[in-house]
Amino acid sequence: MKNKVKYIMLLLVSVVFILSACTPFDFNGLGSGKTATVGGTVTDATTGGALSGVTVKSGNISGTTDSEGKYVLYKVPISNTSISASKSGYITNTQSLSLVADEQKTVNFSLSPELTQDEELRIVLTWGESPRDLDSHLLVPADASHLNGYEVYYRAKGIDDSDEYPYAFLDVDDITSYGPETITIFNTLNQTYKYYVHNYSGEAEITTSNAKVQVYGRSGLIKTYNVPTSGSGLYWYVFDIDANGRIVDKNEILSTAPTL
Ligand SMILES: [Ca+2]
Repeated sequence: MKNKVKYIMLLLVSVVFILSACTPFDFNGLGSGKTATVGGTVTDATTGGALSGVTVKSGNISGTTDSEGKYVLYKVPISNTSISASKSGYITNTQSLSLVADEQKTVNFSLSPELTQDEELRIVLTWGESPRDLDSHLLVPADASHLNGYEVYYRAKGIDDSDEYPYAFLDVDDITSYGPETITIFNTLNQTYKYYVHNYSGEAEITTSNAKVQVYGRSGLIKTYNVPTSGSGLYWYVFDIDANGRIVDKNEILSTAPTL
């Protein structure tokens, strides 16, 4: 009897030893490669509110956001390089993905509702945790009855009306990290606009904010700008819209704000 117990013990120890020797094999990926967990929150770019029922997909792994706009994708192969979020009535957003094995990666999305008019443009600013408060500024050129032009920002939000100067509106101002902070332009005047981002709270450099600006039109995403990681100053001058309605890249860090 004693010998039998010893034998069983020996067998158990052997099994544990063999199993532990096997751990370099990837049980998670079932031999097909290493995986990671990806999760985050999806918001409506024009309200900052949570967006439920959004399909988030990376390769053939997909999930749906809950009532708080949250999703989690498990066992995403680290070889996957992109992830997208889509919902009916919104412009699908795709982001690049860079994963390491077993990490828990946060990827947030802010979706713009589809635009319905050819003249419309929407500028969506998002960023990381710090600094807390970045601000969008759009310099709108003058017209015959507004000779000084107009600056759309949190203290002068413009007008949510396509028929009234400045034909642009700050949909949402975010002051608590991440964004979105969004401006919609209903009509463009045939003169130069300037768009820049101000590091308002300033507790970290804008160059470390992971800020991103995306510009949408009726056809979908037109431009993506990532904040430069070098340079010094509180202002990120992102782009102009020229007199022909074309977007002209600037993408530079400045110590003073651009002016009209
Ligand atoms: Ca802000």
